[in-house]
Amino acid sequence: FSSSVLYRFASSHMNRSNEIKRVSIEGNIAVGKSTFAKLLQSAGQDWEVIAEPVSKWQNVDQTTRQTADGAQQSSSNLLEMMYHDPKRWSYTFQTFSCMSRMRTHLQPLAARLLQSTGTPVQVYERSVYSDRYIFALNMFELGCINSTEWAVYQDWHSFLVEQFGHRIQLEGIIYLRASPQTCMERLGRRGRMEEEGIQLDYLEKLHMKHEDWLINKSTKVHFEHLAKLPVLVLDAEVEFEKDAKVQDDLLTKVKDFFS
Ligand code: DGT
Repeated sequence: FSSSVLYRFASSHMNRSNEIKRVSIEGNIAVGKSTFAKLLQSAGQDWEVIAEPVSKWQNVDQTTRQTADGAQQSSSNLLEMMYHDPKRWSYTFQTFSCMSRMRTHLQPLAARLLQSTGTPVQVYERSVYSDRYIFALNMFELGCINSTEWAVYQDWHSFLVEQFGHRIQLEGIIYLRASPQTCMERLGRRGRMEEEGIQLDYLEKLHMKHEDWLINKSTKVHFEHLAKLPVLVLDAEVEFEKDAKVQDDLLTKVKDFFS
């Protein structure tokens, strides 16, 4: 590349990056965030969905080890380790999940959106905020993260979020809201191996954390801008995966909200 081409690319990229709208989809485990995110992606040319990096947590170091029968098995499934022994692994899990979420928030805009005429929107499945105010807080309250770990987590979390500031600033939050019972049923249907031991009680706790943060506004948040973020609450109790009419209604609400 000549330097002028590079300069033009970099400046157009920076311009677009400055005007990106960032939105996170929040909601309980198995509520349907990924399905909804795909729906958004297909509905708007200017929308880019960045998936939650679950597969990274399932295979942290990418190495393989040999089992007794000679088969290759991937090692370091941190998601499984966390569910299997939450006291030992929750803090480690939250450091890794938060770092991977931070990376998704900082991801440059997809090339196809650089030339788009509208304002590009990046959509994340969850955020560094749900990492802290839903999961890490819940694990602390359950005694799976001790008070020292919680203090350390909050300290680096605040520091990172403040340092990256406007580069990860959200425009708003979409809250997919469904009862813990419905989420439990969807979780059973998808049958993710690591989640086999999840009880309704755990989903109820996570549900209350979402309600406190996004509806009751009773969660004490450290970041001023976060308390003021607009929240679009969508009813995810209805099965929207295969119902075109329900999908249309939901998409209209999203478009109205962010226009
Ligand atoms: P979806 O598309 O609504 O069905 O969402 P899922 O269930 O694919 O994605 P999600 O975000 O609920 O998380 C995938 C798994 O990882 C699930 O078992 C919950 C767990 N998980 C996600 N984030 C955290 C976290 O920050 N801490 C802990 N302890 N677990 C987490």
